[in-house]
Amino acid sequence: MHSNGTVLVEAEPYTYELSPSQCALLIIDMQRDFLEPGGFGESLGNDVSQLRRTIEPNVRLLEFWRSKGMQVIHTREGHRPDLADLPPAKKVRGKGTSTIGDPSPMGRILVRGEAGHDIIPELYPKDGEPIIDKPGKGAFWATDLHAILQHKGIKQLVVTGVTTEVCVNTTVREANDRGYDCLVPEDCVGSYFPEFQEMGLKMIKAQGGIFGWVSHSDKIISSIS
Ligand code: C5J
Repeated sequence: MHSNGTVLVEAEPYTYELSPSQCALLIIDMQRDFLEPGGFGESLGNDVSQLRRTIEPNVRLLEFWRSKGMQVIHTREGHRPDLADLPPAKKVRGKGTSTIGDPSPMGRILVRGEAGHDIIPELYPKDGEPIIDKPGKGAFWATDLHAILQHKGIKQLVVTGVTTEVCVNTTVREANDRGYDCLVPEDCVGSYFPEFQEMGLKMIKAQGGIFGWVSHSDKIISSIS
């Protein structure tokens, strides 16, 4: 550990200098609708096992973060029960037989308060861990995330969750534009599509870390330990 309290994490494209008191773990959309068999994701024909492999490393990282008293924030993608915040284009996109707001075995798809919208039990938020309900792919759009991070003095984000190329990537880009340094542990993010997993991570760390850094949860944990 440096005298200023930072630790060095081996990462790509180069070492990440992590300040534990200023670094939040931001877990994106680890929701039943995306991860559980029978959920919205699987109903679209996706292979949920590609996302489920991220659960165990996320649990380890989350427990470690909690054990160190570091800031944890969760997000959920979803909409008001009246769907007033659902853009019409998002409702019909994909031309699926079931779309957002429709009934499903886990309640209305991606609607706040429904079972499928909730976070999987393995990563369930604890009291004091803010949950950001977001209507979009990025966690900053139409939410109070930026204000919460500012009030807590957070300048760095370790971003995990699903999916790598959609909500994780969008959030990392939004965070980067707002001045946050983002570190993405590759084992803790997942995509239904292996090629998007690979490219989603490459996009973040390309060009000298154009949006952020990529590492592994083991490296983050051992550096802070
Ligand atoms: C998607 C997400 N893929 N959380 N949502 O629609 O990435």
